[in-house]
Amino acid sequence: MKEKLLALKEQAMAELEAVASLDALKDIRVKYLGKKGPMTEILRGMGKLPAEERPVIGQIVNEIKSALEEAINAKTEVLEKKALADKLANDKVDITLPGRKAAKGHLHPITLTMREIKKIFMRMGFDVMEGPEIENDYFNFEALNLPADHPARDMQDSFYITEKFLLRTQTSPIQARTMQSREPNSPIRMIAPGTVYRNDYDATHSPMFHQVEGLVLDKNISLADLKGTLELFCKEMFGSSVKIRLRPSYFPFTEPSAEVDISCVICGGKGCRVCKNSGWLEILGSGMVHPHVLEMSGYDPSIINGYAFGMGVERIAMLKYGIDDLRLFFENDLRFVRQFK
Ligand code: 2NM
Repeated sequence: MKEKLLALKEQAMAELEAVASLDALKDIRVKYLGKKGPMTEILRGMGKLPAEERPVIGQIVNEIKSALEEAINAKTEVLEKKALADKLANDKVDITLPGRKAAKGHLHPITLTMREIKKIFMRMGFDVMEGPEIENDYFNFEALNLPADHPARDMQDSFYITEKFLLRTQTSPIQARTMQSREPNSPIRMIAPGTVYRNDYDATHSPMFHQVEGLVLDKNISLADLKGTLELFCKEMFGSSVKIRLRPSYFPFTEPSAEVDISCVICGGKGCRVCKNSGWLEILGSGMVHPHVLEMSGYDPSIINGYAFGMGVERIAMLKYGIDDLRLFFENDLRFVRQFK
């Protein structure tokens, strides 16, 4: 038995000496020291040996086991070092390869349209003012002469956060804030661009959309100033051959009020599907600022008056680029967005 054990040890040591890979080393460990290996088998069969041989054989088996264990660990270390050295010698980085180009983004069509609108008004001397998207009901409704029973005030139509605070439904609260932050009766020439929120969703309405509203206050401002300024804006935005017309309308914050139409940019006014054969497209709401609105924000309507207007940026972008479904702007489909590169 003793000879058999020593022969087994010799054989294992010889195999260890020759082993060249970590995988093969693992196989040797399993072969000699594993649950189905000869050492385990001998230890299990000890019961059949004469009683006086048991401690002797047991001791030899344990000695061989620890000798093998030690040899395997030593070999593991050697092979791991060799593997690392080989990897370091062979893994070379080719620093002459050209770099990967960083993907370059571009602006979203709504941002492009917003910037273009702003630029046109900035050239005409308008200030660009901003305000909070979470607004209180005073600035969003009351200061703009929207009565308590106005449909926009309804929980169904606006996104309320608390009883008093909501996501702004228009950018005109910025105008009221600006009026109140200036010296009473001082002239104002401003636009208020921004994101607004209403509880609506279909091909022409998104719960989140963009507006640019404008306000001009001074002594002796007339409807002619409104018309001349908005005509110039429309020609700059849609081309110098565009015509405009004003149609009577109603807004709580202006009196009188007017919708501004442009001649259809698709058919040139002859009549088509987009203008529903009328030859005209509605693109702006406007009017002379209501005396109540002036008074509530510290202006005296007998000294100062003016006009205001508002437009939906998505609608302008749809007409400018010929887009028929507003939801395309917000679906993040790159096949759509990349067309504006
Ligand atoms: C519109 C149409 C008409 C408007 C009014 C005001 C303010 F603050 F002066 F009262 N800001 N914007 C206005 C007027 C907005 O949007 C369709």
